[in-house]
Amino acid sequence: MSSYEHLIVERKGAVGIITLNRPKMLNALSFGVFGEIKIAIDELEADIAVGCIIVTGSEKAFAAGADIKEMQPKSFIDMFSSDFTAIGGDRVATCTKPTIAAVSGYALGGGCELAMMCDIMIAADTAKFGQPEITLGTIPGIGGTQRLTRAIGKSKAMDLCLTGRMMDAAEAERSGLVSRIVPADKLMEEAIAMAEKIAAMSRPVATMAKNAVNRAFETPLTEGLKVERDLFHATFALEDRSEGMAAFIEKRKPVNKNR
Ligand code: CO8
Repeated sequence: MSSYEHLIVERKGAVGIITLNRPKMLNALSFGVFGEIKIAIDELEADIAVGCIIVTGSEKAFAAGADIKEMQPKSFIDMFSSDFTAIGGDRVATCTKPTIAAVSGYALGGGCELAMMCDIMIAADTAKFGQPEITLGTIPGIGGTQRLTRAIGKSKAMDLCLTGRMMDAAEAERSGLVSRIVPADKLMEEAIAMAEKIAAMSRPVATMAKNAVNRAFETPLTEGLKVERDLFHATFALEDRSEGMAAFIEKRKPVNKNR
């Protein structure tokens, strides 16, 4: 593994774990942090032993947003000319392996946006989500108006983006932002158990399922249904598919070759 200044990157069996590690600043996301996240995803994606990646923070904060101290002196032209995609700002969203955000404490602004780049979000009962950028005189810049609206609908997304208020874990689950809530002290245990389960599936099939679900956010229904059907047909070219069905019929566990 590379050495990181702002992250802890580790592999537990088939699970890669990226932990944001700027505790004194509540994991504020600087350009340096985003750059390291890109390197970490590159590394874990290339590691054939890894089948699922968890992104997490500390107990108090997943991430309290972009680094306000770094951003404050910047001008329009500074931000306009810094290529956020090139530094890897959206690298979590482009990861080909399934990703899970394990969120404890604050996930605000860029922190909420980073969590939303993951495929699945699990929240500790202490989690708090919000897009408070408006209180700083700005707006979300890495998906907060887009992914949040697709996840929880227009009215609630407007409520959060226009008032800057936070929502707790229960409201986030009720709204569909979060897949499940767990006690704070069980967050990593639950996230790792989920990641191990996903990593044990056929890797190409997991990627096809992930890609098909993601198409629902990016295409009209007819296009999404076509992509789904093409990918469904493609699974029939895999040994893991015939093995999975044979195992069901023979009442045994499947042995996936593509892992
Ligand atoms: N940036 C920089 N430093 C921060 C941030 C942040 N986002 N959040 C907290 N900190 C620092 C505080 O300044 C403080 O530092 P110090 O001890 O040196 O004063 C330390 O972390 C602890 O924070 P608090 O004392 O404020 O802790 P509290 O428990 O009292 O409050 C809160 C916790 C409520 C989370 C509070 O810290 C807070 O409101 N933070 C800011 C939240 C926010 O507004 N986030 C949105 C930022 S803008 C954004 O994310 C835009 C994204 C667009 C993409 C950008 C691409 C680069």
